[in-house]
Amino acid sequence: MNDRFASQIITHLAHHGVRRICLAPGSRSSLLAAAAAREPRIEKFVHHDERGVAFHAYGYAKASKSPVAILTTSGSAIGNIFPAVMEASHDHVPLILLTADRPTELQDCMANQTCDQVKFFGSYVRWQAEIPAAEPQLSDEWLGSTVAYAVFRATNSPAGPVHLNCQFREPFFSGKHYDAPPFIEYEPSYKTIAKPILKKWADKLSGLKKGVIIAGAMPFSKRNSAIFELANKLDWPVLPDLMSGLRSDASHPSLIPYYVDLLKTVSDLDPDCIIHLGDRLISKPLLTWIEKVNPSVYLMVADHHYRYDPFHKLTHRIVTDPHHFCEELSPLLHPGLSWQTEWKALSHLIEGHLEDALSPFSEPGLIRYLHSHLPSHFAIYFSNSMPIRDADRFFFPRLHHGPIFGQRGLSGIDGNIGAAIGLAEGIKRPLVAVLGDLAALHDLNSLAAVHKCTVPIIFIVVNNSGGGIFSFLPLKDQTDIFEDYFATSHNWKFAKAAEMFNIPYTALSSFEELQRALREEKTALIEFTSNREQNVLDHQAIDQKICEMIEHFGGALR
Ligand SMILES: Cc1ncc(C[n+]2csc(CCOP(=O)(O)OP(=O)(O)O)c2C)c(N)n1
Repeated sequence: MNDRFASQIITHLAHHGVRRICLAPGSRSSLLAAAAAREPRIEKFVHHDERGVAFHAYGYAKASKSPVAILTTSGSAIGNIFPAVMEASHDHVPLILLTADRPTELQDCMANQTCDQVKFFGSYVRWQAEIPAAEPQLSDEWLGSTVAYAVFRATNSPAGPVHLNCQFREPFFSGKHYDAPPFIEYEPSYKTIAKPILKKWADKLSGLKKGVIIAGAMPFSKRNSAIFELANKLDWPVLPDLMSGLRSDASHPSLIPYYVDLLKTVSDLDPDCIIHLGDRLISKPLLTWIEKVNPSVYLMVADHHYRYDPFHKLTHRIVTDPHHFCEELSPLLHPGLSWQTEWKALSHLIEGHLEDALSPFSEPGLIRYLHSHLPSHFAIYFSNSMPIRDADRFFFPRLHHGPIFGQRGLSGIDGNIGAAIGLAEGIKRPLVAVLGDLAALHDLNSLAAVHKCTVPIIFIVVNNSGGGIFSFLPLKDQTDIFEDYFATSHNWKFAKAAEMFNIPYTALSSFEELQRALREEKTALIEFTSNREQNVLDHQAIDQKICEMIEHFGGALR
């Protein structure tokens, strides 16, 4: 019966499109692991640390856009997947959490490795169910329907993790194999917008001159032209967040690449209307701007019903796929004449002066180097903190068509190596992962898994001996406590870590070495040593030069 349950759960997962299962070893979970090992339709990823396993699964599911299962044994093992579950929940990434558990008679009586796993992930899962220990009254149809529904809830908007807590009673193995017939099929569907509502919006928007389209985090899509078509029709600028997926179309005329610096330096760009497509935004200056301006219409379009409105400024919300919204709306619009040209001219001006403003061998200089030199077939991942912020500002490569990844559901500096490995494997492209030193230290364990990756990953660790971001905050003036409590300064170097995990290592002394590594396309760890105080000065110098330049030339463009 145990074998039958385990093998049917795995067979149903495979039938409903789960192509990868990520697991750490354990005994209570062994039946599910064995069934997975013998299921040829599912790839396996095995690593000793559940936290890294779960972040790997998150990365793989995000990049491959398909559901991934995570399998853990009982006890604290399941707690270790919590951070990745939180991230996946906030980033709408489909994960099926299979946690093995003791049967009812061993609950709440101090049996070994047993704790309360029921509803363990609280509101971070889209759905959860108990799979009791196998018994004859529990039918195959019930089990098949439960697994099918779990995958449906994980993948259907709002996508995210689901939890199946699976009890197993000893003895475990009978050695028999069981096949499960497919039981129920869920057809893909998404929400459409009624024609009268579209017409209302077409009329409303056609009359507005000063509109802006803000593109937040969206899954990589081949339908980006729909967004540009809408922007063209309206003649509105498009501000593309690093996670919008629009930067692979960087040469599109309606894109405003340098909107972060533009909004920091030009004060009177108040819009009548904002259309916010997709999810979260990285840029602090953009968020500050949204908080400050008062458009009469602020519409958000995202395919889930969650509230994304940190400033409580939305005036309208449409729940549908943003690409679908643009495709349906564009034909109904009358071509407008708006202020896109002005935004473009200002952004172009910033771009023209950026190289002069950047000091070359610096943290922003590294991002800019990748902007110019990253081969077009590479994917790239930026860890949270300064790498992703600098990239949002300076990484706008014209010839880069690989996806740009980050981990912005909850912006954690945890699991960043595991996620990067999962992303590379899920997208099946070589990947550069730019990591802060604390982010790298946090997930050093995951380096052990890099050799399981079938594509090369070049880790660039920006080592500024602690949390560089804190030097930009007012708390840097608390000099008696700053280094120990916030920067958490250290003197670690990554050479020995690379050696331990058998990864070729370079301490970067020039960007030519980086270029060589990019050309060689082999897994490597490259350490770029930086300095936190100098990094603040480098950023201040860029701000000041762009500000002076806008003051000098900006007026003539408006
Ligand atoms: C799991 C987690 N813990 C703590 C934080 C708070 N935090 C944000 S940035 C940061 C420092 C990151 O340092 P590092 O990775 O070296 O990047 P740098 O700031 O130097 O760019 C910390 C601790 C977080 N985002 N996630």
